[in-house]
Amino acid sequence: MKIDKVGSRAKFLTVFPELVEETVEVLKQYGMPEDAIDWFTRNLNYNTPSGKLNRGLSVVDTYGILKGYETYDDFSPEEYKQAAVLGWGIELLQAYFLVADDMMDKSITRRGHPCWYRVKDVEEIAINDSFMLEGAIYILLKKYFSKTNYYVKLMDLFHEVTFQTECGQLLDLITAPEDRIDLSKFSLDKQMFIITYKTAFYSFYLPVALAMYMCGIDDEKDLKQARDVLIPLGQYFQIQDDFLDCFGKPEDIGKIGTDIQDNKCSWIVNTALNVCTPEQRKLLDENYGRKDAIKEKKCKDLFYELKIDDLYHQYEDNEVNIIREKISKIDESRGFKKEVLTAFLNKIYKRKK
Ligand code: GPP
Ligand code: MG
Ligand code: MG
Ligand code: MG
Repeated sequence: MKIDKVGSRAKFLTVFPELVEETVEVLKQYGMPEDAIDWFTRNLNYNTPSGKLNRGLSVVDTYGILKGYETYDDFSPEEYKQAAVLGWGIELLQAYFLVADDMMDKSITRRGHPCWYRVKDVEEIAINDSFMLEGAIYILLKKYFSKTNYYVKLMDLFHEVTFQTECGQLLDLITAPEDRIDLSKFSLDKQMFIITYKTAFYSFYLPVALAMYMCGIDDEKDLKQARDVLIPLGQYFQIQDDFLDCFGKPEDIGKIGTDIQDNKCSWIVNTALNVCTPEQRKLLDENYGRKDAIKEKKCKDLFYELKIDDLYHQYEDNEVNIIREKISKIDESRGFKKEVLTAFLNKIYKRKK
């Protein structure tokens, strides 16, 4: 299937307002007052459609590839809508995670705008708003899939992946205590575990598995084949995110990096710890993880001095070769296709945002 990035995004976006209306309809049925309905509508619109939409679009694209479609015109309108609902389900899950993550990470901007909890009069209400974004997923799944024979599978997968992500987030947070900075607790193994759970399952395995269920491909052998490539792809994606947090430009990534001040067990600091001298280590011990822009700058300067960006590019070339090798070994005999995975890799390879 030919993937036309611009066209696919525009088409996918046209579905969203209908889904907002259908979700808000539930509140109307409850007899909720107008201001609550307006609040929920604003929450959905502010936090859901403003990102790259890669995860959501991947559901639609994967479905099209698995069906052997050439273009989006090959989808029946009902089929496109259903695949798009699953895609928007992931985007709602992502919105739920990000609204909460930005509070936990004390972030300033997201997708080029203030984080939701920093919008006037929102503040702690953002906690409840994040829960309601999650609730919207299940309103839509019920409406569009409760009559299918794979409804329970979809729900179970959303729940399982949500819990895995929460486990990853827990580890991300407790490995980064604000008051006890101890870099000897960090390692690349620990970092790998964190990113597998906090990012790879929901961002990479989930979109493909949802599309596979919708196509009726649910043999564990095929789900495992997909997972065995998608998890490394997701790990690579989060290592890119760690790289961009420090070396990316806020105007490209739409957010201001917080990992150094937040004492995060990121790929960057772990790689630096592996190559630094004892004096450089002392500098990191004294400056990493402090809520202080000057100390943050000292760490960043050291990362440049250690050429962590070059090491990252070496890691990237090597990892992408390993992933391509894994893709070449996929067995397509039961209907799963390599193209699903190469399409994913091409979307994120050398990304700058
Ligand atoms: C990305 O971490 C991970 C998530 C957004 C999952 C959050 C999970 C919850 C259960 C809330 P990150 O903090 O590096 O992302 P970003 O750099 O975009 O803030
Ligand atoms: Mg975080
Ligand atoms: Mg964050
Ligand atoms: Mg990050």
